[in-house]
This record gives sequence, C-alpha cells and structure tokens, in this order.
Amino acid sequence: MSARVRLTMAQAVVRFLSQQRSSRDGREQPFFGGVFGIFGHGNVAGIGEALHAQRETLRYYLARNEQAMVHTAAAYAKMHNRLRTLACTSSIGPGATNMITGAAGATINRLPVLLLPGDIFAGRGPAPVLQQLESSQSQDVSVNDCFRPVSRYWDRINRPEQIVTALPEAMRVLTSPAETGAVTLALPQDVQAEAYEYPAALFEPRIWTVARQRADLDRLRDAAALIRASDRPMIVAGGGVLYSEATDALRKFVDATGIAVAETQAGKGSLPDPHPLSLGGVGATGTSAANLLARDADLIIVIGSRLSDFTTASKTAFQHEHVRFIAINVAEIDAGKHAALPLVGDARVVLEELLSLVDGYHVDARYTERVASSLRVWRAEVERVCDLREPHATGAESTPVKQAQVIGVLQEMLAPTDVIVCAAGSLPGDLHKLWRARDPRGYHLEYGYSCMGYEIAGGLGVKMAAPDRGVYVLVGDGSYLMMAQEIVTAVQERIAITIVLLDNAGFSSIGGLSESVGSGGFGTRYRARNPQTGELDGDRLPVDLAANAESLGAKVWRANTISAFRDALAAAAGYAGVGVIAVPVDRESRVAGYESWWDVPVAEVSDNADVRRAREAYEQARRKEREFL
Ligand SMILES: Cc1ncc(C[n+]2csc(CCOP(=O)(O)OP(=O)(O)O)c2C)c(N)n1
Ligand SMILES: [Mg+2]
Repeated sequence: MSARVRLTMAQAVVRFLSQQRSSRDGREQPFFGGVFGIFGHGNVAGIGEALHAQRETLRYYLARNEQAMVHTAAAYAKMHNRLRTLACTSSIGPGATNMITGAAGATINRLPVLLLPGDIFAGRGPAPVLQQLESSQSQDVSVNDCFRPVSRYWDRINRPEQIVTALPEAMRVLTSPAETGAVTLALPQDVQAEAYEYPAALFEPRIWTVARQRADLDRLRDAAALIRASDRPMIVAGGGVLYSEATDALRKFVDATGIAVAETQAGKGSLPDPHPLSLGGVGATGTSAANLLARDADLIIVIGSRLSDFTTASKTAFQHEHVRFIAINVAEIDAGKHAALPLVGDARVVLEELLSLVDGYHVDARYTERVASSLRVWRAEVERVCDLREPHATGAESTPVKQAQVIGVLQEMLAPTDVIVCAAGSLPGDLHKLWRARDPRGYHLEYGYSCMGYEIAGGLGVKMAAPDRGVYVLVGDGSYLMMAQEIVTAVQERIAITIVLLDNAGFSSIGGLSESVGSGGFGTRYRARNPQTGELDGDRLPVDLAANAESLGAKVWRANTISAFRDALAAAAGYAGVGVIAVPVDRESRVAGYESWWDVPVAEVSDNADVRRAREAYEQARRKEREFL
C-alpha cells in the first residue's frame, strides 16, 4: 500500500491547498496566496486548528465580514489574471451565508475563489445545532445549499475521505479559464475534526497548467473570410483579453488591420491609451466614438466578453442591418452569443492565428478618418466634462465639486501603473466613459455584479496582489456605508491604499434613474424623515463618514475644492497606511449618456404623468432592441 498520513480532514485540506501551483507560459506560482477567514464554532476547532498548525506554509488573514473577504479574494484573483486566488473559511450559518453575495459576484465575473463554509454535523447527533436551518422534509439540507446556484463547483464533505476526489475537482474548476468561478466545499464541523489515513500523494506539490486553447481551424478560416469581406469592422474587447494577457497580440492585430477597439468595463485597458484606434468604453456607458462606430459596424469581433446588457446597450448598440459577430472566447456559452461565429479558445493564441489568416487586409482610409474624427470630438467632450477650473462661489455656499472633476484630477495625477478600483453607483459609468486606462491592470471595475461594498474589500485584494502599485479605491457614500469595515483589516495588515470617498448624500446613480422613469428620485436621498411631509425629504443627516473612517484607523483628508483634492492626493500618495480623502460632490452633476440606452422597464400604467411620459419614451426606445439569430 502507498504511504499514508493520518490527519484530520481540515488538516488535510489546508496541507493540500498549500501545495497547489498554477502555471501558464512556463511561469509557475503558488495558487493560493493565503486564507481569509472569520472563526466561529463551525470552523474554529477544525479548519482553525489546521491553519494555526500550518501558519508557516499558508498565511491566515482575519477579515471583518465574510462577504467582504470573498470580494477581496475575487479582486486578488482578477489582479492575478486568475492564476492565483485566496481561500475563505467561515463558520456555519450566518458566517457561511454572508459569503453568498461574494460567491455570486465571483462566479458572474468568472473569477476563481475557494469557499470553505462550515456546515452542520454530518453525524447529526446533537442536531439541531446553533444556527441550523431545519427542514421537515429532509435532514440533508443546510443553509449551504444556497451556494449551489452561485458556485461553479459545489460539494459537501460528509466523510473525510471524500476530499481525496473533491479537492482535485475543485482545483480543476478553479484553474479552468472556461469554468472558473466560486468553488464551494461545505465542511461539516464534526468531519473537519475527524482523522483519516490519507494517501501521502495527495499532498505532493501539484502544478495546474492553464492551457491556451486553440480554436478550430475551419472556423478560423471562416472568420478570416468574414473580416476580409467587411467594410466597417469593430472589436469589442472584454475581460478575457486581459486575463489571457493578450494586449500585445491585440495591438499587433489592430495595427495590422486598422480595426478600431471599444472596451467593456472588464476589458478596459485591453488597448492601453494612447492609441489611435482606442475608442474607449462601449455600450450603455460608452463613448460617443465607440457607440457611433458600433451602430454602423457590419462586423463585430467580440473578444473575451459576456456581452452583457451594458455592453450591448440592451441589444440596441449594433444597428447595421446585416451585422455579423465573431466571438473569441474560452467559454462556449459566450462564444455563441448573438449567433456569433464561435472561436472557442484563448484570446491571445486565437488573435495570433487569426492575424496570419487576414494578412494584407486593412480597413480603408475613410474608416480610419472616421475613427480619428470621432475621437477628436470625444476628447473635446471629455475636456469639457472634466473641466478642472475651480468652481465659482455662488452666494454663501461654494459650488460643490463635480464627480467628473475628481476623475479629471485623478487622471492627471495618478501614475499609469496605479490601479483604480470601483464597483457600483454613478462612478462606474463615469469612469467607463471618461477614464483613459494606460496600463492593462490599471482599471479594476467589478461591473459583472456591480456589488455595492466591493470597493474597499476589493482594493485590499488588489494591493495584496500588486503591492508595488498605487491602489486608489473610488467609492460612493452609499457603497461606503454598506461595507467600510475592511479598512480595519487593511490597517491590521499594514496595507497601504487610498480611498477616495465621493459623498453626495445618497444615490446619485439610482436617483437619476428614478427621475428618468418618472419617480422623481424617490427614496434615494439620505435625508431625515420630515415630520411635516412624512417623507424622506427633511434635514441633511448628521453623518460624518470621514470621522467614521478616521475612527477605523485611516488617515483622513477632507477636500471641498479641487485644489484641496489635489493637495490631499499628493499627501496620500506618500502615506504608508490607509488614507481616505473625503470629497463632497454634487449629486445632480451627472455625466450624460452618449448615443446609448439601457433597458429598465417603466410602469405600464400609472397615475403619475411623468411615469406615463417615461413609459412612452421607453416603448419608443425598446423598438431598437434586436434579436440576433
Ligand atoms: C449591494 C447592492 N445593493 C443595491 C444596489 C443597487 N444600486 C446601484 S448603485 C446604488 C447607489 C449607490 O450609491 P453611492 O455608492 O452613494 O453612489 P452614487 O450613486 O451616489 O454615485 C444602488 C443602491 C447595488 N448595486 N448593490
Ligand atoms: Mg452617493
């Protein structure tokens, strides 16, 4: 019999994790950068004991909220192009279910995270235990079943030997570019502590090679023919370009063919700025340059994108009558969207092979001139929107700073390799339009799940993955209030990040949306209940988020003007801890939409005339939605 080693299930899991490595293009690295966790009775004696004993080989990080630690792991994985991640351990019950939102975010964004929620006793003896969900239909149910739809692999370890097959499966999914997402191994608390004679081979170092899959040759030839036959092609670059490290291949492809590139939120930085063919963001929050070209394009080459409604402007972005799609993607589910010619494979190798097949093709001079002139128009618009002149004083109160101006200053002052991190609110749209990403890793947006609360937790993961880069978290007051506690974790770990907190006393984004659907911004302002009206339109709330950040251990700068913001940014850059720059911004100064739309259904019947008008406009706009079959 082969060598065996007697360990608890938890000890075996931790030992296995510490030995896993990933490799791509010959670059090999440990797959797990550590384990984040919060202990409770459901994991302290099992996984907790194992992490304590093995802390030299796998570092434990104490987080403040279980949802946040999954965001941190996802951000870490994204920054590592999915070649590394963190594991997350929680207790049973609420500690476990707190991770579900993070799991959904990771799976939707196709980012590997390993979740190890504690679970109720497999042996059932003392049931029902504290925090146990009881069912009258089955004893084989726990709250951890809620992870199933948000996990790409889900398993419950009811016997210690089950990990011998479960752990390699977990790794296969985590390291598969096509299948990756949240992987959940629910670990019953009694089984965690149970010993078993494991095969020693389970703990040998393992290298998971992340392959660069090549596309079918016939389809490549068909794609080349489509490109050669097209007059107005355009590329939509998504996150897959970045994960595949295909930015050089993309640049070579467009330099040779003259095809312009528009970017999704996840793909921003695919063709780093400046480049004469970089149109910026596309779709609902796209630039006028990208959206006008998209409207008339006869061929869209989609690379590494899920084609979400923000990218396609709810299927209104592409209006050419005979528009066709080619989709390069590792995942079949994405490669087939919009009836695309599917090139299932890795972005980099597929682009390289496609380039050789379109040798000699180049768009005509009219196309090139059109791209250049639309970019001139767009750049002038960005200048106008980000106007950095100090706002004038109006009466007693000075005009508040506009969010676009804050973005303008950041663009001016940040180094190209610095990373901005953001997820929800009005910022993602503004950034998608206005930001010029000068480095493939410099623009970190979680816009698959757009989860309020990702920002600070995500910034932590970004900085852990790229300690040499400056990390700037851009967060609205609403998102800050949902999840600011990871400032404490960053302070604990001596992780230096700068948080730019844009405070507009509520939801500028959803407030604007509410107005556009006729509901007047109802329920989106942070105001006190007004005893006269009974509504939330009373006094400003006596809330001081800067003081809150300070109390959590951050160094705080308050900036009410552009020049104060500049000074604060310069000071924060030299600060070795968590810095927070609090900027009050004008809720009503929004960046417009450009040649685009987003499908948000408006009430079909209403007593409110504004709603009826909005519904009319909605029905009109929806006619542009296309079915690509
Ligand atoms: C967890 C979560 N809840 C609700 C939403 C819906 N939502 C999107 S943006 C937003 C408001 C964000 O407010 P804030 O962070 O202050 O940004 P602002 O809109 O003011 O720019 C809400 C509630 C969301 N994206 N995530
Ligand atoms: Mg706000």
